[in-house]
Amino acid sequence: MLSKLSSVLKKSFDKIAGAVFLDKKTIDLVVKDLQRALIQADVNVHLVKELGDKIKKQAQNEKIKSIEKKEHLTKLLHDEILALLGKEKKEFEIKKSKQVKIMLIGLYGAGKTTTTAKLASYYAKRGFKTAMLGLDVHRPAASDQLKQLGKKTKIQTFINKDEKKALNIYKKYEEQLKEFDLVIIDTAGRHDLDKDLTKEIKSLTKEIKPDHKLLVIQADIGQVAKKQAQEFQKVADINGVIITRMDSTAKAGGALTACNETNAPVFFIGTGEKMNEFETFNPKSFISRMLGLGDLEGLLEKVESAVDEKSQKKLKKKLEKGEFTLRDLQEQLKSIKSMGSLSKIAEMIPGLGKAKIPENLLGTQEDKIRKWQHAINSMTEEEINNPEVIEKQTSRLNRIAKGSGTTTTDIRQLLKQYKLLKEMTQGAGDLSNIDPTQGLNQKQMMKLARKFGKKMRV
Ligand SMILES: Nc1nc2c(ncn2[C@@H]2O[C@H](COP(=O)(O)OP(=O)(O)OP(=O)(O)O)[C@@H](O)[C@H]2O)c(=O)[nH]1
Ligand SMILES: [Mg+2]
Repeated sequence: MLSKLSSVLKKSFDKIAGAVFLDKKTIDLVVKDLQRALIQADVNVHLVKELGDKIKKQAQNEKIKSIEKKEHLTKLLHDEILALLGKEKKEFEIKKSKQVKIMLIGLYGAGKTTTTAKLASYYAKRGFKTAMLGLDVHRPAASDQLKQLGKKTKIQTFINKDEKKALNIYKKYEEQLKEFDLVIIDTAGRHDLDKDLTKEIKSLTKEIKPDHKLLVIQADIGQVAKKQAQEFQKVADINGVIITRMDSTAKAGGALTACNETNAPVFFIGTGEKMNEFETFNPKSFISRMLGLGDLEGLLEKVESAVDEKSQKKLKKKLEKGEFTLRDLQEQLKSIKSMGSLSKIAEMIPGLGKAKIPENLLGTQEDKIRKWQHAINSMTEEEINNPEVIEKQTSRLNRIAKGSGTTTTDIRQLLKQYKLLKEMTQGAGDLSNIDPTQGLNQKQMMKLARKFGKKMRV
């Protein structure tokens, strides 16, 4: 996701933290690179210019002592990018106390049907009794598509292939739908927001009275998202946006920042075709991940839907305390399949940027993961709690390899990976606890600057 922008951002931080003197030339260079990357991500030129001007101005501010300047600029950069993405973002919340209906609307191919199932699955995993209702009567294959997705996600799906009036489908199932906590409604798309689409949305809204109308936009349209969100807000009174295909375009930054300029906040993002490639959009976490600082919140959210509540709480506590055992790694490995690929998870662990781990350790290595699980299963409690003993005694290494049908090399690799993860999770403690209302505090800022500075020296 936004890998180009992310790498330029990281480099900008590196340059500021690593510079001996923060002279005008250095600042100009950093700002230029950053501006170029933002424009490539399709962020509005005026916003990009404003950001550059602010950074340059601050850099020239003689009142700030040069020692503090690095920290100031690091924080400024962080906060300005955050402001572009949505500093004051509203949370999307639904309560279980009364039935909630969410209607997804949008243009052709925006990802409405896929997102209907992703959203339904997201809430079903969080304990909501969820149903999907297919009201796209214009595209012949639409109801089958939703039905298939319903099967895949095990979400009850209400469709009617033969009915040509969307409202009639709703009326047909109105009674049955009452027993659900949450109903996600898929609607038909159009080429543009024309009279027909406006009319259809209005008539459905009048009868169904959805609690939320969310506009689905594909990230590929970049900053045009602003105009689209504003138009839909005007005629359809949408209260938020879901941006899909964040994974498949360089323009995602444009779509995100453009929506931030409207009154329709981005609540969720789609990051792939699979059902679990979907997450709530939190600007704070998003920027953390882009900077390679990890995203504990996002990770925990993923873990939440993959493992049960109890073990999730336990893991959260452990990660916060910087504890991470082989047993935890095994738990992680178990749930990896339902969480997505290893590299995506690694991106979310503080400090565990792709840059520091060879690509071949990431990727989805089903085979290796399977071996590792067998190996951990063949270990004694002592070995799991204190893996150092394995390395010290070859006999243990041989026993585990034999017992689990793996090789000693596999086990050494597992231990190496575990150590790496443990180190990373310990290194990032207080950076993951950034208070969203306060931004970075002095200590975190210093840490950030040091972190990047340190990397420069290596
Ligand atoms: N890579 C990627 N593909 C996605 C994502 N969301 C949806 N898609 C794909 O985009 C295509 C269109 O998605 P649909 O859900 O059918 O879109 P729609 O808005 O319902 O389309 P219409 O009903 O024809 O208007 C499908 O091939 C999806 O698999 C995403 O987050 N990432
Ligand atoms: Mg559809």
